[in-house]
Amino acid sequence: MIDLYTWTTPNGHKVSIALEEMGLEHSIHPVNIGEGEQFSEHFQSISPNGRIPAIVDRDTDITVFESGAILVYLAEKSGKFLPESGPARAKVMEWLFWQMAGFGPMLGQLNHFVNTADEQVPYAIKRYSDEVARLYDVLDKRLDEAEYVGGDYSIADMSIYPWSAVAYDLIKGLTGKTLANVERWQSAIAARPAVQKGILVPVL
Ligand SMILES: N[C@@H](CCC(=O)N[C@@H](CS)C(=O)NCC(=O)O)C(=O)O
Repeated sequence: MIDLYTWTTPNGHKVSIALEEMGLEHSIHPVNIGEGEQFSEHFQSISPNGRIPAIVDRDTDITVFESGAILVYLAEKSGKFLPESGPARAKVMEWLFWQMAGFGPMLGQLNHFVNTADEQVPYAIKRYSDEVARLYDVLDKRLDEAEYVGGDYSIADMSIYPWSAVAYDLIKGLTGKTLANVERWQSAIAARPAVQKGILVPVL
């Protein structure tokens, strides 16, 4: 049994989708980050960085924070969506880390400067929209040569999709560009029953 501490955001959805895809028994614990619940002593004993998502595996008493580490942990526990070794595993890992180090953080900053910053900062908006547009182009190019980023559907797709889907219209509006391979990949993932369920978590 996995306890998932999460909220209604792309980083949380990576893990709620993975739990559904892997068929792992789990229970959801909403952490309202708008109300500051991520700063509670209890949550920070599980997630010392004070960010969702985090899990507690009640079968082993292992706690894991950081969505990438959680996805690898769950893939290894279930034996699904991450090849055990060799080039196929390396391919999934490189796209998983690409999301963790680039795509997610840059989209987070762009979203902040476009939608929530107290003041409009044109330099920041240009800097992050240029970088996000570049990253979407990298993704589109990869999806021109492969059906899913790692080849087969994997935890790498589960990590990229929630951010990609949520920001695609914003970046399309800013660049005026349509990315056919990204759209094809997003539609295929959106059609998966586990994704349709996981993306609605937590139900409030
Ligand atoms: N690198 C982290 C990022 C997690 C993250 O930024 N979570 C956000 C929600 S999407 C959060 O908990 N924010 C709370 C805050 O900023 O105080 C991961 O991939 O798990």
